[in-house]
Amino acid sequence: MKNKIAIMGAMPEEIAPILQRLGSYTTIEYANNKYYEANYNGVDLVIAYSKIGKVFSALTAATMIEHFGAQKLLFSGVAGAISDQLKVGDLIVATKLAQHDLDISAFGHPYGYVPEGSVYVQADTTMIQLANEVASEMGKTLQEGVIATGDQFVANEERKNWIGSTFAADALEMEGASVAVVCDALKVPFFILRAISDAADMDASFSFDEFLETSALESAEFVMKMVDKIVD
Ligand code: 3QA
Repeated sequence: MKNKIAIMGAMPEEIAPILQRLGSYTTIEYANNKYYEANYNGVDLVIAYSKIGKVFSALTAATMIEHFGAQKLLFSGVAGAISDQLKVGDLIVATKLAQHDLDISAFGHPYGYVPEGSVYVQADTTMIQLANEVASEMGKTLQEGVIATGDQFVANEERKNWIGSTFAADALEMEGASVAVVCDALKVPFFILRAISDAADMDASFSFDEFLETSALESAEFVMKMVDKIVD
């Protein structure tokens, strides 16, 4: 039986620590992107960064599943905090995800909803449970929460609060919900992990630039511990 795990990020910085950890891998170019394949403790991995946003991330997730045969998908990256319980460097795992910029409310539909879709996509509970075990073994705090996704870098208190109250969201980013839609449709269990880089407020771009690398590393190290656990 084949067993392949996909690990994706949106930006190079989000997967760099993983590639560095693997040391050697093969690079495959496909659909205007680079995919990295490696065998890690007997399990096949396919790794990629998608580029920023919902479209690129959906394309990459679908490619990892349909073209590369991934049977599980783990996303590692950074996010803006909505909840004031989340500080820079803190980890949040998505229990469910919504698209905050999907809006046909002019027809009376809720934000994030289109016919035959749903506002939220639920993440795989088995992998969340595994994550909690990893967190306690590492002595780390892992918060669970709702992640809202949209094609905007949010650097505005008003927009952030609107997303927080409309979707009961704890963090926001630009790829999670689109990856979730793809994995849900293709019946591939997925796990979306983010380490906070900023608070999606007026200082967000500065905070993001300062903490992208360290927070991305925080997330990547956790995801590799997850892979270790899935492997044995
Ligand atoms: C934003 C990255 C995108 O992949 C989503 C980071 C962290 N803070 C956020 C916020 N709003 C939305 N998303 C996020 N990721 C990249 S834009 C800067 C690109 O710089 C999560 C995220 N507040 C490239 C160099 O010019």
